[in-house]
Amino acid sequence: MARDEKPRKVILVGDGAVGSTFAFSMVQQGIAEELGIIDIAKEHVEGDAIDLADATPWTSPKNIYAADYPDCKDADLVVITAGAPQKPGETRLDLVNKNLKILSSIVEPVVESGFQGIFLVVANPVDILTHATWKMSGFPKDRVIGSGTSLDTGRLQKVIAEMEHVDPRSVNAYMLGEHGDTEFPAWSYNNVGGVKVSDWVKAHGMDESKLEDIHKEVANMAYDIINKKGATFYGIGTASAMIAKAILNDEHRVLPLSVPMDGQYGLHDLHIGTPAVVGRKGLEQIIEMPLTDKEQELMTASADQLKKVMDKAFK
Ligand code: 6V0
Repeated sequence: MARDEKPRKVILVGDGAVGSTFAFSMVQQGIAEELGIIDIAKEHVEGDAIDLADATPWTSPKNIYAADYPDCKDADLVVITAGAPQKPGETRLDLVNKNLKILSSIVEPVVESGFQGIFLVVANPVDILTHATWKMSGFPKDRVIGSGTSLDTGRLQKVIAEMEHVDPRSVNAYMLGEHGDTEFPAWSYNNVGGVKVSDWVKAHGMDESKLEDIHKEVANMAYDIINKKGATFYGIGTASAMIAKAILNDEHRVLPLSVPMDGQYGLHDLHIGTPAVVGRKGLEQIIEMPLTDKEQELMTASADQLKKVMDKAFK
C-alpha cells in the first residue's frame, strides 16, 4: 500500500471457529491494514485481538482490535461469520431460522453505522443468508456477496488433482448451485489443461461412476469432518480470506460465489453459486456457464430446494 492510500479496513462479525481462522489467514497473508472484530462474546474478542496481534511481528503491521458496530462506518468490507454451525446430522438448511435471527441483529446496526462498503456473507445456509442480507440492508446487488461454492470448488479441485497427480491450482473446475446438499460439479466444463475430467477418467479405464463418486465425496466432505472433529474451519477460513483479498485488491478475479440471479440459468429472486467477477466495487459480473441439459436440471433442482426453504423462512 502506498503511504497516501486509505488503509484497507475489514470488520469481521463472528469470532468463532470460522471467523478466527479467517482473521488468522488475513493476518498471515497481510491482507488489509485494519481488522476490527465484533462478537457477542466480547471478552473472547478482546483476547483474540491481542493474540492475533501477537502474530504480526512475523507477518505485517496491522491494527487489530475488538470493534463495535459504529466502527463499520468507514470499513471497506464487513464479513459475517456469526451463526450457529451444523451439528452432526444437521444440514446447512436446518440452520436457517436460528441464523436469520442472528443475521438481522447484525445487518441492521452495520447499516445504521453508515457503512458504504461490501458485505461478504459466510455463515450458513450461505445462499439464503446472502439473499437475506441483501434484502435487509437495502444495498444494491453488487455490494452483497456470499462465499457460495468457494470451499466446495476447492475441495473438488483437490480431489481431481489427487486423482490426476497435478497441482490443484492447475485444475479448472467448479461446483455450482447451493452451498449444500444439492450442489453439483460442472462436468461438461471441468478440465485439466483443457482435457475434460470426464474424458481423462474414460481414458484411464474408469466409467461415469467415478465422476459420481467424486461428486459424493466432495458433497459429503463437510459431514465427514463434522462427524470427526465437530466443525470445519481451515478451508473456509482460507477461502474467505482469498475472497476478501480479491475484493480489497481489486483483482477482478473469477470465483464461485453466491450471487443474485436475474434470469441466469432461468432463475430469479435468489442467490446461488456460480462463477462471478469481484473487485473493489464488489460484484462486477455474473458468469452464466453454458450447461448441458442434465446440469441445467441439477441447477434448477438446487434453486428449487433453496426457494422451498426460503419461502418458509421468509413468511
Ligand atoms: P462458532 O464457532 O459457533 O462461531 C459462531 C460465532 O458467532 C460465536 O463466536 C458466537 O459468539 C458468534 N455469534 C452468535 N450470535 C452472534 C451475534 N448475534 N452477533 C455477533 N456474534 C454472534 O461457529 P463456526 O465459526 O464454526 O461457524 C460459523 C458459521 O459459518 C456457521 O453458520 C457455519 O455453518 C458457517 N460455515 C460456513 C461455511 C461456508 O462454506 N460458507 C463453511 C463452514 C462453516
